[in-house]
Amino acid sequence: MAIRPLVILPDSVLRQVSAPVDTITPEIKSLAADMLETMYDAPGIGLAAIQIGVPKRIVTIDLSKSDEAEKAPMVFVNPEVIWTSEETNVHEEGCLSIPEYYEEVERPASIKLRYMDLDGKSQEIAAEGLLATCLQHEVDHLNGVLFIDYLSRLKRERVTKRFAKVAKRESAA
Ligand code: K1U
Ligand code: ZN
Repeated sequence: MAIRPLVILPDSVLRQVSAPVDTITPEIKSLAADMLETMYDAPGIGLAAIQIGVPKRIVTIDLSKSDEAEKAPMVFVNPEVIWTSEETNVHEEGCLSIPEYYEEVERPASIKLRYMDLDGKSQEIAAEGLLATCLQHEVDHLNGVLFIDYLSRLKRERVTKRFAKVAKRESAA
């Protein structure tokens, strides 16, 4: 297992649409293990493969508290939102690719998701609350969408410019 470097805004890799996974291979299992390790190290509650530069439709999530003895890792391969509620929820979101920036985003409050597990089996889950928010945030990553895309143009441009400046400064150093 390895901790992989995170792709940070404004890297255009984050705008790529990720490709479906055909078969669960040892390489896919190893990638999922690296994603979980990278997510725990960050720390974060979710991660999409594209955030470590791999354009495959794989998401990891763990909503257990860091002080809980038991971890609760979840891996979703080819996740597809198959139903969303009319009711919406506003939740503060963050993103490991946009460090230390948090804003409120409105999304469907409940969803149903179809995905493949690491045994290659098709599964469905219903999610609400933080899990529903986090799953939608991660599925967006697989389609090249970031949570800042839901903000006003002013806020989005402000944060993008701030991160572009940091990237420029770091590449000159
Ligand atoms: O996909 C990502 O960038 C991960 C992101 C997931 C997420 C958080 C909040 C709402 C929607 C999606 C994060 O994990 S940001 C970091 C974070 O939320 C956190 C970090 C440490 C402890 C608890 C939460
Ligand atoms: Zn994110």
